[in-house]
Amino acid sequence: MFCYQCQETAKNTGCTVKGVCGKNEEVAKLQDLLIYTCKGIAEIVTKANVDVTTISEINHEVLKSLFITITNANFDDGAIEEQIKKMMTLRDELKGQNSASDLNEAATFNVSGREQMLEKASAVGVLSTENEDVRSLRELIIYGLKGMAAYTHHALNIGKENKEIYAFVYEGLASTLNDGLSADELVALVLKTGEYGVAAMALLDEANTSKYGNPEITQVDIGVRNNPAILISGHDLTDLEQLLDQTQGTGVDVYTHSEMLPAHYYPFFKKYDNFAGNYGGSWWRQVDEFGPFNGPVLFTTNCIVPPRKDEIRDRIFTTGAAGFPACGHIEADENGKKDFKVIIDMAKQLPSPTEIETGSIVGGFAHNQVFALADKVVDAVKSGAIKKFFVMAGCDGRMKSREYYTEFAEKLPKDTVILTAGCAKYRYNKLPLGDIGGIPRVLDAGQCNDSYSLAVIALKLKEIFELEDVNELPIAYNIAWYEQKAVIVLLALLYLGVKNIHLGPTLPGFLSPNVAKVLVETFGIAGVGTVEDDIELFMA
Ligand code: FS2
Ligand code: SF4
Repeated sequence: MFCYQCQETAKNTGCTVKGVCGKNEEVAKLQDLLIYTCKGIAEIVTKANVDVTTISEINHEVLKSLFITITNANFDDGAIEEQIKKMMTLRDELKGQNSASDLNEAATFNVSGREQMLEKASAVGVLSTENEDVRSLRELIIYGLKGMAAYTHHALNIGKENKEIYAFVYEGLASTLNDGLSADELVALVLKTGEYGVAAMALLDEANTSKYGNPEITQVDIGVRNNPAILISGHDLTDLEQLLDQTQGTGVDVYTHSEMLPAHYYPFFKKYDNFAGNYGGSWWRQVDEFGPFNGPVLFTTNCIVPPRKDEIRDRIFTTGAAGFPACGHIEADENGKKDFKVIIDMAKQLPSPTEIETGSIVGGFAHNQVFALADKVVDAVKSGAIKKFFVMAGCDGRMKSREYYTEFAEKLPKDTVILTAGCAKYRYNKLPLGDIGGIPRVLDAGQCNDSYSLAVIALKLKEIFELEDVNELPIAYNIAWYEQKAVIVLLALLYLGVKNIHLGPTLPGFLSPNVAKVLVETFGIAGVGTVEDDIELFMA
């Protein structure tokens, strides 16, 4: 196996024996083959000029396949094997309906059974591209597409689609099979991936806010109640809605975990009296926190950490693109309806959650809420009460080096405000950082996809202050990354013209020295140093 798609990749060069995430060789290889099969479909779509509006099922299954391969989303070898078979069948049907010549082998290969799949996967993985710069650019596109697919998939679940995004997903996937593309052409495709990343985040924002309302300032309880409960993790709000509907009147409470926390900010979910609060910290802390939660856990997406004890595993369920072997998986029916009865019944038999912390956290500062506070914010900037904003969006991770972000937040001058989104916030969202004239010093917009809100806010401030360039704003970017959704967020920011983004705790292992050089020279991308040096640099 070879995988270097996330920040925790072994030695920052690649996992080759087993993933640091817990992904084993077989799962890694099956994921490679699934991606390859999607590339084959993209090859047919682009070469035969297929109208993407005529292939809905394929569009949806390609999104799901890409999502399955995101870090910590799906560890279920059996489920991935089935998805490969499904994609090969869809690919061959598509080929039968369209005439395309000169197809890449990804569009024609055939395998049956696990043995053949693993053998094929070994020949088509990341290292099959020999030139390290071409490999780096191809993978940058693929990881961006994975993040884009995840966001597009959530929007789809709410019934929102954009055919241009699908067309680009095929263009991007097919481009990674094309040996004729120059490095410059690949760099252009990387930026185009960012452009469609913005479109995907905008689509999801539209989907979420049209269905669930605009996020608003909300205090979220982090303590517990005395009822049996279900913990819901991941990012999918439609799963949460269905779970809340089905738990009404059952005596079972629902708590959010990790990236599901921002669901509390949406007006729609406030009507459920059994929607209790948020339990625990960011994703990697689940190894310690699922035990005392006592009840079942539903993963709607990543991030799953392989449970070490059977007692915990027996309480974990997955749905959608998520999966873990021997855990219950809830499938949607043809109308997207899911039946969570088995989870609710289990919850009723188990004790209520054990309290691990008390108090509350505040959030809900997505674009609409911040615009409502615009006068106050602009006054604070003009009066000098707020000197600088720090966008600290992105992901958390288990490495000790991430303590940097807690320390950075603590040591920032008191006249600065942190704008956050994604699970990176758990490094500082429970610190007593205070407020500036009533504006909290940590403004949480929501999930990682709500980084879109932070970009919208920046563009609005640029308009208010009548600036030419978004980089003239008093906003610094110190972003933490872990998986591929952070990659699409980064590419989206680059596409929007944001310069001098600091990315940590390490620069991606999948950037070859030459590709890293291009990013540094063109966009001013930098890594992180010591907290003191970085704060001095940012405040200069
Ligand atoms: Fe955090 Fe994991 Fe949101 Fe990422 S919970 S690193 O999935 O996408 O952010
Ligand atoms: Fe390694 Fe990350 Fe790939 Fe897991 S997802 S195998 S930790 S690089």
